[in-house]
Amino acid sequence: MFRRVLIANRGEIAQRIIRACRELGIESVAIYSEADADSIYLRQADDTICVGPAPGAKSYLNIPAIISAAEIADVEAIVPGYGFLAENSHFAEVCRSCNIQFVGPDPETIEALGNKANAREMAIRAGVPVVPGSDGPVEDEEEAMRVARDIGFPVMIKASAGGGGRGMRVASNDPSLINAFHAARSEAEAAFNDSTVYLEKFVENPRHVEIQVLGDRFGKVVHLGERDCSVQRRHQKLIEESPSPALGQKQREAMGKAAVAICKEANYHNAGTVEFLLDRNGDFYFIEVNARIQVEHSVTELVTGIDLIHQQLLLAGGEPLSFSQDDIRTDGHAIECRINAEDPSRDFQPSPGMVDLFVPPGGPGVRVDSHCYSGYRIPSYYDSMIGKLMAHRSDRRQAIATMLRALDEFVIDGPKTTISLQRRILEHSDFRAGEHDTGFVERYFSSLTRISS
Ligand code: MV4
Repeated sequence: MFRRVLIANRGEIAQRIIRACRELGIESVAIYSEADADSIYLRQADDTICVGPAPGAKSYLNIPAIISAAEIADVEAIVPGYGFLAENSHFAEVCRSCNIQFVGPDPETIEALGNKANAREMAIRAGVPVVPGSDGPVEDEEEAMRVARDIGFPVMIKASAGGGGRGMRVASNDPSLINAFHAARSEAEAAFNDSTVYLEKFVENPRHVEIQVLGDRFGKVVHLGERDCSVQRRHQKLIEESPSPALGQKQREAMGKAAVAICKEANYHNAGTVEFLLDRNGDFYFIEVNARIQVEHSVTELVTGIDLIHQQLLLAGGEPLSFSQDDIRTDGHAIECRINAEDPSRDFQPSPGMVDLFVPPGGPGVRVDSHCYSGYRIPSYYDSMIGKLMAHRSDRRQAIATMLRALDEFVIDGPKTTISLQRRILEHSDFRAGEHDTGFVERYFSSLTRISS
């Protein structure tokens, strides 16, 4: 196993990785920007190195600075967490050429899956259901028209280099398709320097269900069940849970098998997530693979009892998976609320600044992963997540009750937060019935996303 690793991240996930390192007897080196010099995770790491000024591009995304820090700190591996450089195949390649183990999939796998049209083709090769659509990229508007007429409107035009909701357009007829095609292309060119797009049938108000996977270097891949992330707004997840209230046992097993098949096709190593859309009929379709650990990984940790950060480190160190699919059991129900320093009544405008008082909830069935403390100043340079609040109980009803109790208990004085909105969602009859889809937040809480009069 590694003796010493560098964590190329900040905040909650840096702290989460430091904890896992300590438990495995691995020394951790934390990096920080000038804006994060007062972060608590720096006290928990074995060593710290400043990698640059506040803007992410000059610090947490600064590859030369991070590689230099890794060389100076004499680490054997770099743990990227989520965001920043986590899915940057170039960074993974630089790590390899410097003889530093990147804790994630191989650069070739990150590259192959980062191209969504290519990932779709891999899914088809693996025999996994995809949304009806184009065979690979669509070159011009004539081809777009042919595909759209073949599969039927409405269709979605997606940037191959996109993902997570960026670079997507919906078209309902021929004229709007021409507009959407060119708009998607130029948006993709501007955002990703790659104008490649592909077409899919538009699935209206789907549920968003994803499968956690782990793969070792010996070709073994297992899945750890699903997370339902249908409670989101503009592609920002607000609440995640496992198991999904929308999935039956047969579908769950089929989705898990599909996720494993794609990962085998992609030669996937380490922790990853395979995203699916689930429609009203209960049919599911592959959409993309996230080649990293995700924010909501902890929901899966609670129901499976498997520490995913431990697994990432062990697998990157070349260990074989120590368990098989049949050894994985799930227990009870877990829900996570992402607590963001944002004002839901002001279009989720970030609310950084001083946290005067921070008193996290506790007690039975509660877990809080947060880097925040009383007197911490939330910098305005990074995402606005203050922490993750989780409830784990024997069933969904009890998990909701515990989450509501914990949200009430949570004291965060200073910034505006998403807590009040999350409480209202958990109290909503559609959510309680497990009948919500990805349109739920925008439909019922749109009044909260505008400046109230
Ligand atoms: C779709 C879709 C419907 N039809 N693809 C969003 C993020 C990215 N991972 C893919 N996403 C979607 N792809 C087809 N063919 C719906 C989504 C989607 C979504 C779309 C609009 C509003 C919220 C959404 C939440 C999850 C997924």
